[in-house]
Parts: sequence; C-alpha cells; structure tokens
Amino acid sequence: MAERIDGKVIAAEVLETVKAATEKLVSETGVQPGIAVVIVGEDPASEFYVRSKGKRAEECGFKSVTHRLPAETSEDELLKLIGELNADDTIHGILVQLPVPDHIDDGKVIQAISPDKDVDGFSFVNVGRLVTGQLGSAFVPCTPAGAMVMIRRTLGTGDLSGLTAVVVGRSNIVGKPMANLLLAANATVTIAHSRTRDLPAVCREADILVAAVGRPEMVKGDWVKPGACVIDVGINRVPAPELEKKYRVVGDVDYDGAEKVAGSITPVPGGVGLMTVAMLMASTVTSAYRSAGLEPPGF
Ligand code: NAP
Ligand code: LUD
Repeated sequence: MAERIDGKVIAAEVLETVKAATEKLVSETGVQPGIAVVIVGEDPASEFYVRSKGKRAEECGFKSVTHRLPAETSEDELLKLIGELNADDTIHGILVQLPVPDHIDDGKVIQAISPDKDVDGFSFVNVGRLVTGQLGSAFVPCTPAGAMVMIRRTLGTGDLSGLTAVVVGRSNIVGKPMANLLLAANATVTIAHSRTRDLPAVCREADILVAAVGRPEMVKGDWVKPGACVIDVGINRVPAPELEKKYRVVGDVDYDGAEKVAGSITPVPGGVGLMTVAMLMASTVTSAYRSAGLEPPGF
C-alpha cells in the first residue's frame, strides 16, 4: 500500500515557516506582509477557496483584504482596482481568483498585476523567470509549487536526476509550470494532454506522475508504475445524492486503484489543494521580504 502524502501536515509546516518569517519581518523592520484577494461573482467553489485564503492569511499575521465584486463588474472597474492595489505599499501580494466572468478578459487582468506583487506567478515576467530557470526571483504558481514541496518531502531530495516525470495536462496555471519545475529539478519530463496517443502507456513510464486534467478518477491503477510517486491535482465535484451537500470531491486519479500500485500518493481532498493555499502565503511573505530588501526564507 502506498504512503499517503498528507497535504494537511505539509501545509501546516509551510504555514509555520511563514508565521515565523512574518514575526521576524515585523520585529526587524515594522513591515507587515499584506495580501489582497479579489473575487468577481459568486461561484461557490471560488468563494470557499477565497475564504480559506483569507483565514490562512490572518493566521499568518498578514494584513488581509478580500475584495468581493459583483458579477456585473466591468473590466475597467476591475483594472482600476488592480491599479490601486499595485500602488498600495501595504499590499505585497495581489490575486484575482479565476475564473472571472466571461465579459472580462482574464489575460488582460493577469498582466495588469505588477509582477512584483503577482503572487500567483501568472504574469509574463514571472513565467519567463520560471522557464529560464531563475527560480530565485520568480513567483511560481502556487499549485505546482505546492506539488513540488510534496515531491521533495516524499522523495527526500530536490534533485530528481535520473527520474522520469509525466505531467498530464498542459494548462498555464498547472501543467506547464509543473513541467518546468520538474525540469528545473533535473527530472526527464513528458507533458501529456488530450491529443496524446496511448496515455496509459505514457503514464506507466513515470517515476513521478502528476495528474492535472479535470476528469474525475481518469488515471487508473494500472496506468501507474509500481512504486511511483503520484500527485493528484484534480478537484472534481461529482454527484453524491446520499450526502447532505449532494456532491463529493474526487481527484483525477482513481485513488483506490492507484494506492495499491504507487509508492506514494496524494489524497483528494486533503492533498495538493491545501498546499495551494499554503504556498500563496509563502509567496506573499517572500514578496514582503523582497520589498524590504531582505533575503526571504526558502520553502
Ligand atoms: P484545464 O485548463 O482544463 O486543463 C486540463 C488539461 O487536461 C488540458 O491540457 C487538456 O488537454 C488535458 N486533458 C483533458 N482531457 C484529457 C484527456 N482525456 N486525456 C488527456 N488529457 C486531457 O485544467 P487546469 O486548470 O489545469 O486544472 C486541472 C485540474 O486541476 C482540475 O480538476 C482543476 O479543478 C484542478 N486544479 C486544482 C488545483 C489545486 O489547488 N489542487 C489548482 C488548479 C486546478 P488539451 O490541452 O489538449 O485540451
Ligand atoms: N485562481 C486558483 N482558481 C482556482 N482544496 C485555487 C484551489 C484551494 N488566481 C487563481 O486557489 O491559485 C489560484 N489562483 N486556484 N484553487 C484552484 C484554483 C484560482 C483549489 C483547492 C483548494 C484552492 C482547497 O482548499 C481543499 C482540498 O483539496 O482538500 C478542499 C477541496 C474541497 O473543495 O473540498
């Protein structure tokens, strides 16, 4: 049976480091890290994630501001708010929760955030830094950054030389940055997607298998190489009439099948999702250290 990689435990460790770094920054410079999270519209899942970000930020000792805007907000209004947050010295991290309503161009919104405050790591500057291997100055997207922390803790090393990694999914927020991080760690990386031929065979090659597809329990146990480290990024709500809330959350991996074959595996819920929120706090305290001209802690 595979080792279960516990997102709760690892996220709590990251958050402890953030808290200690915040206390140090405040006592040495008087600067309190500040984060602004913007949500447009009322998607219940986004609302849940944003609430959790606000809670964790307060626990870390940050100034935490959540801007809740109605679904009818115009693109110009949103861009104006971002301009104000860019100019606000008490805010070190800005995040616009995605997706935004269709009438707003998310690309425009993402690029409007100052790269120095882009704790999501979605701006061209931060993507460029990641792709060119300048990890010391990049903000890295929180979900793949969190997945890397889990991989490092599980395999006991940040050097993945000689290991084969397969990332299923090529989105800009998960798949591509994940592949770049694995490459920077010296893994031999394959990116698979909906046009990949014989996906099960490609997955079976992976010492590290990352699923970021958005299809409930698609990756089966017999797609997993014996002993592999399996990272399930998927968050899918599937109908569950027997439950009061009428749905349950499952990943992109068939956990019961995969845990019989894998060496280690992340659960859903309780896995990568918790790391996403913890790494957002890590990036925000990092941003505050940089703005104060100090060397941030490593995560
Ligand atoms: P996305 O933008 O929809 O991208 C999905 C990717 O999967 C695409 O590259 C797509 O290929 C590929 N794909 C779809 N069907 C496939 C199939 N049958 N076989 C092979 N590849 C297939 O999704 P995303 O934003 O990356 O998110 C992926 C999952 O992670 C979702 O469940 C999402 O909810 C979850 N997520 C979780 C967190 C977290 O914190 N845990 C954060 C972000 C996202 P093409 O490019 O060819 O279309
Ligand atoms: N937009 C994200 N949109 C969606 N899971 C998250 C997320 C927490 N700009 C921007 O926060 O990084 C982002 N930046 N994302 N996501 C997904 C994505 C964004 C996903 C899961 C969780 C944030 C989370 O807390 C828990 C878990 O996996 O245990 C609970 C899962 C549940 O729904 O019960």
